[in-house]
Amino acid sequence: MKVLFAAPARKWDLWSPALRDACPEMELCREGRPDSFDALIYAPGYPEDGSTLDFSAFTRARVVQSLWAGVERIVTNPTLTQPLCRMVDPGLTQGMVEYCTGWALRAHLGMDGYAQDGIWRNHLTPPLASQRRITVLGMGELGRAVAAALSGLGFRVTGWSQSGRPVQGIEVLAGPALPQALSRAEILICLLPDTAQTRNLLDAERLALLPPGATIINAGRGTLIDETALLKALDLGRPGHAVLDVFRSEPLAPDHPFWAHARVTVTPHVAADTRPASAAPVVAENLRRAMRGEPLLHLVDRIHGY
Ligand code: NDP
Ligand code: OXD
Repeated sequence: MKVLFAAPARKWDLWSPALRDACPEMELCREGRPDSFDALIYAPGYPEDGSTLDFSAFTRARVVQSLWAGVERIVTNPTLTQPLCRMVDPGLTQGMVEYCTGWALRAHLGMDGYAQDGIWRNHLTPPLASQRRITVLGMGELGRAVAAALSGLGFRVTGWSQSGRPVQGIEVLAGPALPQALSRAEILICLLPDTAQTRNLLDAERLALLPPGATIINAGRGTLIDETALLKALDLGRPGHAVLDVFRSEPLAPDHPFWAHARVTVTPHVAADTRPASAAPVVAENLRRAMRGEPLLHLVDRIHGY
């Protein structure tokens, strides 16, 4: 099985040993004739000259396996007719659980209220988790795991997804119930993909539905939030704080108002990385399935775009 590593060159040293260990029968290449490859392992940033990848030249390829969970950069590529699989990696999921839980606990406990200024603020008792309502937008692989972890800590968690597909132990609202999901979100965790339907979902009108002082944690994609509307809403204290890991344009420009805003915390798209040790076996399994003609794991729905 000959596989093209269609990812930025800087990723090669990190990924190639784990991929070869997980799939010793694979010939992993950095270049070659497109029609000689049985599969592609793809990551954003490829090709590195900024051109758009022409998948039509990969006439033998049976699968394109993304190393990223979010596939917005290639799902709309009209030359991509091969099956596209996104990354679902236990390490990535755990990383996202830790990121979201950490920032949610920081907001819940009001940790930023304790300035190191000599003032003894012992009256700021936070409510217990059982009195705190958290909404998770996006109840996919990541949203479900984050919701389960927070629910396990005792928070009152509501999920929201397109389908409203049930998740054991969590109330999940469907598409039209977004206002309800937002109005109960003292902490709002966003784990939605970037699609035509999710872009600017959080606009001025919807941000105004959040309870005063709410915290937004966006680790999905930056396009979800209308940035101008968010800046205005933050000035009104609704939400009271935003922890943003993802942005419309990355890296976030040094002069972007988010950096200096007292109510914004910027993290540089680090919420959850795909970890080679746990992800390489997932890639290997899918490559083998493709070669055997078996159903693929984590196939992207090309109509829905995620
Ligand atoms: P999934 O595809 O498993 O889940 C996506 C969820 O979003 C589903 O619950 C889906 O609903 C819901 N959804 C999609 N469109 C809509 C819509 N229009 N309205 C309501 N709900 C919608 O994705 P993952 O959980 O694996 O990942 C989510 C996103 O997180 C990725 O697409 C990526 O952008 C981002 N990400 C960010 C990382 C970071 O480091 N910041 C790391 C990894 C991922 P339904 O269940 O009904 O289909
Ligand atoms: C991803 C990401 O989509 O890291 O995997 O954002």
